Amino acid sequence: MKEKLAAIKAEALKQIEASDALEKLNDVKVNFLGKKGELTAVLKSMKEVAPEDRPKVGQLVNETREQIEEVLEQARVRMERAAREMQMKAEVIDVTLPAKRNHTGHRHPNTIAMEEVERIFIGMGYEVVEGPEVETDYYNFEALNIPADHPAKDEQDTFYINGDFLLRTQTSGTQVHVMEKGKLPIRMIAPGRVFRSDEVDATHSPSFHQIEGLVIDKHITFADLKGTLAEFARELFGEDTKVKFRPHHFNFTEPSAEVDVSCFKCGGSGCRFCKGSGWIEILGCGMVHPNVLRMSGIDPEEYTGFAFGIGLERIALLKYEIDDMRLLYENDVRFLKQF
Ligand code: 2NL
Repeated sequence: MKEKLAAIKAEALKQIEASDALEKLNDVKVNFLGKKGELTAVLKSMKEVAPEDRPKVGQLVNETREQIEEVLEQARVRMERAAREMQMKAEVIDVTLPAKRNHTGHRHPNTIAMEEVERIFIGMGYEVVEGPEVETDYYNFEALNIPADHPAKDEQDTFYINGDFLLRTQTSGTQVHVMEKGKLPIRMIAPGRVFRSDEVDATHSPSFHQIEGLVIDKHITFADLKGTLAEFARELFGEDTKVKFRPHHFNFTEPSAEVDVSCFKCGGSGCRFCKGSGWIEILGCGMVHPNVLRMSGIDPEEYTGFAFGIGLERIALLKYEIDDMRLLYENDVRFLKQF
C-alpha cells in the first residue's frame, strides 16, 4: 500500500511538473484527487486492508493528498504569476513614441472680432442681448420709423418669408423688444446675423453680422455718443486712434452720423489701406428718433438716447487686413488658422 501511494504521488508530481497551463493542472487535480481520482480509489479499497492497519493507511492517504495539494497550489501560483508577467510585457506602453497630433479647430475671425467688440462694451457696462433672426415687418421697419413705402424695404434688399415675416436686415428689432419691456435705463448691444438680398462680391454677402448698440436714459446727449464711440475706437484700434463724425441720414436716428477712424496703418497721413484719405469708415450712429422712442412707449420729453450699428465683417476685414469678404465664408482652415 505504501509503495502504491508513493507511486501515485510520484506520478502526480510528474504530471504537475509537465503541466504548462492552468487547465492541465486542473486535469491533474481531478485525476488524482477528484471523486473518481486515483487517491479516492485507494480510500474506497480500504475494506481490503486489515482493520488494525486502516488508521495508519488512512493517515498515509491523507498525507499523500495534502502533499499533492500543496504542490498543485505552488504550481498554480507560479503559473498565474508567469501569465501576468507575460500580459504586462505584451501591454507595455512606449512613452518615448511620438504623440499623435491633435488637429483642433480655430476661432473664426468674425468670432474673434465679435468677442473683442463685446468685451469692450461689457467693460462699459453694456448688456449683451440676442434676438430672433425672423422678425415681423413691424419690428424690422415700422418701429424704426421706416414707413411702408420706404426704399430700404425694397423687395430686392429684403428676404420676405411672407407678407408679414422676414429675415431681419438689422438687429434693431431686438432693441425694440427690449424698449417695449419698459425697463429703463437701457444700455445694451445686440449682436447677430442679419440678411439682405445682395449679390456676393468682395464687400457684400446676403448673410452677414451686425452689432447694434442702444443707450436710453435721462439727459443722454450727442456728447455721450461721441465719447463712447471714441473710447470704443481707441480700445479696438489703439489709443492714438482719432474719430470723425460725418453727418448722415438714418430714419431711426436724428441727428445721424457716420463715423470714421484715423487709419491705423499710416496714422492718418494716407496710404493704400485708407485709399490715401487717412480715414476709414467703421459705423453709423445717431440720437434715437423721438418717433422710435414714442412707438415703443418711451416719452421722448423725459428720456433721450443714442444708437449705433457696426458691421462685424467690416471690422474683421480691417483688423486682420483681409481684402475679400468671401474668404470669411469659405471655411478653409489654412486661411482661418492665421488669425
Ligand atoms: C448702419 C448703422 C445704425 C442704429 C443702427 C438703432 C436702433 C434703434 C433705434 C435707433 Cl432700436 N437706432 N440703430 C442707429 C444708427 C445706425 O446702423 O449703417 N445702419 C444701416
